[in-house]
Amino acid sequence: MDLEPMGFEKRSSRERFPTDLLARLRDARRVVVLTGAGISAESGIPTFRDALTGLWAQYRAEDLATPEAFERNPALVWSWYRMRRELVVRAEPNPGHRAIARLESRLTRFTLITQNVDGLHRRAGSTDPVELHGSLLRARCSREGTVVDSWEEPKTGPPRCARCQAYLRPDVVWFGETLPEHALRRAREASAACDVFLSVGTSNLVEPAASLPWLAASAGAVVAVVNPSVEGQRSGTRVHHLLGRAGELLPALLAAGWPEEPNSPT
Ligand code: BJW
Repeated sequence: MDLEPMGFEKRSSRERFPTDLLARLRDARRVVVLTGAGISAESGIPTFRDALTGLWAQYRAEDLATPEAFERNPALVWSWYRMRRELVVRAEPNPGHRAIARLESRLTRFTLITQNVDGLHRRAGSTDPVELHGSLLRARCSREGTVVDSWEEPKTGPPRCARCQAYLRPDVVWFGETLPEHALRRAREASAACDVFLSVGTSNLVEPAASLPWLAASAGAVVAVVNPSVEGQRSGTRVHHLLGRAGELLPALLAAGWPEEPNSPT
């Protein structure tokens, strides 16, 4: 059953969502939530692929988010990430992030997998997110791989590694690079073992994260996609499309799933 964004206000919170999804969520032994840039859009952080506002509408991924780009022009790449880091540090988690943290506190087996590098899930109270694409808030030595979470910003160009003087680079995963092995293993194991998989705010285009919902569905999980757009999203009998913004739908989903719980402030 697809949910139309129109008419939400006229329905009670339980009627907004497919009853079998609510029942599965409440009774689930294991729940996985996968998030993408869309969950942070309501915190003022641009997504990548939204047509007008996405980062890739303004910049070319090949110029900024590849190891070749950093080799070619480390100062340009570093300054772009510095600008994004400054935006993220000023941003605040939104009701969508907080709803996911509350969901974690209601379930015994819960895994949050995020493609985001903004750290907002932790700031909202999620305890142990699997960060598939690294973090904007860390840097690592481009030669030795040593990770640091603080450094002196030079006036221009990237900072240098304190040990070997090579450039530090953002500790994120660029196109063509492999994902952190432990994080990817955790993500795949949790996806293959869950009863309910929520895919929130991702265009579901970038592998290997894009395969996780289908790994879950093929192992028997119910998948719910939370997104204002259905573009690029796969459908199937076990897939529910919840059309709308994460910051509105996720708190409503919690209220519908656990009506007896007090509605915490969002
Ligand atoms: C809302 C909303 C609201 C808006 N509420 N929703 C198999 C086939 C083909 C290619 C490949 C393949 N396997 C690997 C590849 C190559 C490549 C890839 O997938 N390419 C595809 C693009 C085709 N993958 C890789 O290179 C990965 N490495 C890898 O697999 O290594 C092994 C290997 C390499 C090469 C070949 C084969 C194997 C690495 C991927 C790294 C991705 N890195 C980035 C940048 C991170 C650092 C940074 O931040 O700069 O990660 S790219 C960018 O995309 C970022 C994101 O995490 C990622 C996903 O984007 P996301 O989150 O989905 O954002 P959007 O903008 O796309 O979507 C936002 C969504 O939100 C939209 O749907 C909106 O509607 C929605 N939305 N407002 C809810 N309020």
